[in-house]
Amino acid sequence: MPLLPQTFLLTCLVAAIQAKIYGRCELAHVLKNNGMDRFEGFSLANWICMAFYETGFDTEAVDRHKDGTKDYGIFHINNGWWCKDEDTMSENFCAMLCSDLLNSNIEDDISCVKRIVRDPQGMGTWDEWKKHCENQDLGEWVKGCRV
Ligand SMILES: [Ca+2]
Repeated sequence: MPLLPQTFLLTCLVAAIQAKIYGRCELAHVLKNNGMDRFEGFSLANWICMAFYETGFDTEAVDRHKDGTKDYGIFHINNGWWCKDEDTMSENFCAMLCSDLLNSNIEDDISCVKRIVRDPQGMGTWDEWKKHCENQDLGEWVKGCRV
């Protein structure tokens, strides 16, 4: 049975708000198109490595810390400082809802990451990046991606 136009539109709409697990090269392209290659001196591979170890590229990832704060989305962005949810009195420096960090569109997530990494600790704010990616040979992360 052919899809009715209304059904097709609805399907697109649902897809736009759904969570998603990115592919490695897919993420590389989105990051590059949003100006992340060498942003604050960090190569594309650093961002991909960080997202992999933080969340496995899952836009729906939510993690709760011992201090009660939570990390949201593919880049594990914390509600204590960067976004606002119902749990926390947040500084909300990215001026956004934490729930917007859980959908498949990561352009707003990337804008927030750009704000975060301008702080003095740079990418050091991401524990998994420090553990697995800092000072490593990261060439494999963009291998074959044509970026
Ligand atoms: Ca988003």
